[in-house]
Amino acid sequence: MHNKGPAPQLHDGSNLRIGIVHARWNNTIIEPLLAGAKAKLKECGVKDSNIVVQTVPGSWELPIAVQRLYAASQVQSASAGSGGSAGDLLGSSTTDLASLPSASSSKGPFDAIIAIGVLIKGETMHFEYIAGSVSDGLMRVSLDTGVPVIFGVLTVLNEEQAKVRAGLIVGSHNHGEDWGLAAVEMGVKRKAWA
Ligand code: DLZ
Repeated sequence: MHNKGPAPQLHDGSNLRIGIVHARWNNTIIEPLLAGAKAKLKECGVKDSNIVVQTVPGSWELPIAVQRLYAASQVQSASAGSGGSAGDLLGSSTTDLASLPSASSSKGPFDAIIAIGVLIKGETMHFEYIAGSVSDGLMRVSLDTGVPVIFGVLTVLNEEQAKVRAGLIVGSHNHGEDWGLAAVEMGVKRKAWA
């Protein structure tokens, strides 16, 4: 069973730098979504060293983290050669960043950033508030900064729905893959629009 989205398009991501910020709430759903997004980035040619992964506690924190990650990448780009990475500036502790030797760490502003979170209504008293605020916040960051922010936030009624969207049920589709493809397409288009 596949979603009703557009047919997948593969764009050339070999010159792109992509950030991913994901929440740690509902990690069993987040993990396959993250893996799906990264798999498609790589399939499009995005280099490992050009994929920077950050984590935040929950979806609520996604907008500020995406905003700061992008700002840090711009600062770094302005002072290229001075060392450090956007992840350092945000205080990253993800293994992805830790495993990047600084000499091969990419520099420059991100071409797109994927925000990944899973909000399950049954578990969240303020589901509507969080979902609405996070959506608005991510859109605001995207329009304010001009960097495409890919909306990888699942807002579902229960864990079963989340599993279906993460490709964890036989025959279901992993939406993380769509987010990876969308990031590359929008990153390429952003460069063309610059
Ligand atoms: C508090 C909370 C709850 C109840 N549920 C979720 C959830 O389903 N998904 C998610 O990403 N985060 C949840 N959180 C955490 C909030 O997003 C946030 O991290 C905390 O309220 C701290 O600001």
